[in-house]
Amino acid sequence: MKRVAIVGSQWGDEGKGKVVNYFSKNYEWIVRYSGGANAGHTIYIDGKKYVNHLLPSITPNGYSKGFLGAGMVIDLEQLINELKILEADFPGISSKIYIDYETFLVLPWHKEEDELRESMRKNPIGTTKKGIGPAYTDKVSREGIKLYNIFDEKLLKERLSEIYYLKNKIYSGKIKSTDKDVFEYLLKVKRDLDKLNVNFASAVKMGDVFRSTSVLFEGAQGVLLDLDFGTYPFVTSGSTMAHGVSSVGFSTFELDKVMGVLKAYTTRVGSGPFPTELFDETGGKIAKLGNEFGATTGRPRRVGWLDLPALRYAKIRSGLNEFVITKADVLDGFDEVKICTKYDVEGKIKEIPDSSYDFYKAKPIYETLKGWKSTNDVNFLKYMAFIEEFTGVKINYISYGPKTEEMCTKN
Ligand code: 2SA
Ligand code: MG
Repeated sequence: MKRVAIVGSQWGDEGKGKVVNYFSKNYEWIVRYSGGANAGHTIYIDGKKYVNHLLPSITPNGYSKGFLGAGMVIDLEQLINELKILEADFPGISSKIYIDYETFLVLPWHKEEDELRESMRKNPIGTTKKGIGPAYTDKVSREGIKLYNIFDEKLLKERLSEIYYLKNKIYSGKIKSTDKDVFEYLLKVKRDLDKLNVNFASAVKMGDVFRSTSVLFEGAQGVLLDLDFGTYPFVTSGSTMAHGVSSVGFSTFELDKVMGVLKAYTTRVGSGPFPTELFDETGGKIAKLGNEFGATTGRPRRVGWLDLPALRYAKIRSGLNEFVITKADVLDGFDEVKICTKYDVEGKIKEIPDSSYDFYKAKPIYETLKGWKSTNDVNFLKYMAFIEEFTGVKINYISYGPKTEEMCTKN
């Protein structure tokens, strides 16, 4: 397989980082194409844990290189911190990282705006407060700063002053970072980046490079958090689906497959509808066994049973061709497990939601299956067969622990 996208099939935190890292050894390029430092992709290298928020989940001592594509919003200070951590263990790693000139930057005022907007919302979204929404908002309202702007100080100053003028008016003087602060900040991060030897690149030129070799596209968050098709407004502001690869100049037709990472149960962090959410002891037990805390914010994640209508919706929305199941080992030892097969949406029984609005009204209808002692157990095979039959998507890989090597093919 030369071009594969790996996306989250639920509300994020399915274990994409680990899965991407597992496959990364077979690819020359690992490309992040959406989201920003809201993502938390955890990988283990030689037994040591690394949590990347912006960096693609490459194997630092492997041959693959990482690309940060224009669909992302990048907090350069955070990127530098991540690179410094990796540089300590893998000197020279920064020279394997490329950033698209067209990428929009998350600036200090975006984080302030994220905080402010959340505090003013009647129903807070539960964002990661990493400035993601405001950075994408500025992109759309044409008040963003792109990476290439930092190479032209005169123009940068002018742009920042114009943007600050607007922000100051819109937020009635509540934004503390001034255009001058942001300008100084950007000069500093540019100096730090230069020291680290990161590459700045153009996807225009990279198009031919990518097309002549193997590329793994690393999605962020999950289909149900997609700006367009997730549980709006409780979504992130980027594209969490495979079609996001267009920001790197690819069409989904050019992908050999789209792999959906699927957690054996469901989690969600932040607000918004979650039909199979558990509020009982069982939920608490799964959360504890699965160590379900946000990799970026440390917030406890909400936990529930596997939701097949949601998975079907994700499959259709993002064109998933194959599943990798993760964290099934967390359910080892449960006598029985529940699995939601249908929704009751205001008296109508649905196997798949008609639109993201149905998630708000859905009451889950469950079937109960026998639990398993370990992921080698026949009951786990039955659980997987059930998922495959209902979704029409084959599960080809099983991840049975957090370490990269704890993964096997299903058959
Ligand atoms: P934002 O910050 O504007 O993108 O938040 C909007 C919603 O998107 C959710 N979101 C996430 N959900 C799961 N995992 C994410 N990454 C971190 C992790 C989250 C963390 O790996 O655990 O540490 O809290 C992620 N990023 C954004 C978010 O919760 C909002 O519901
Ligand atoms: Mg995560």
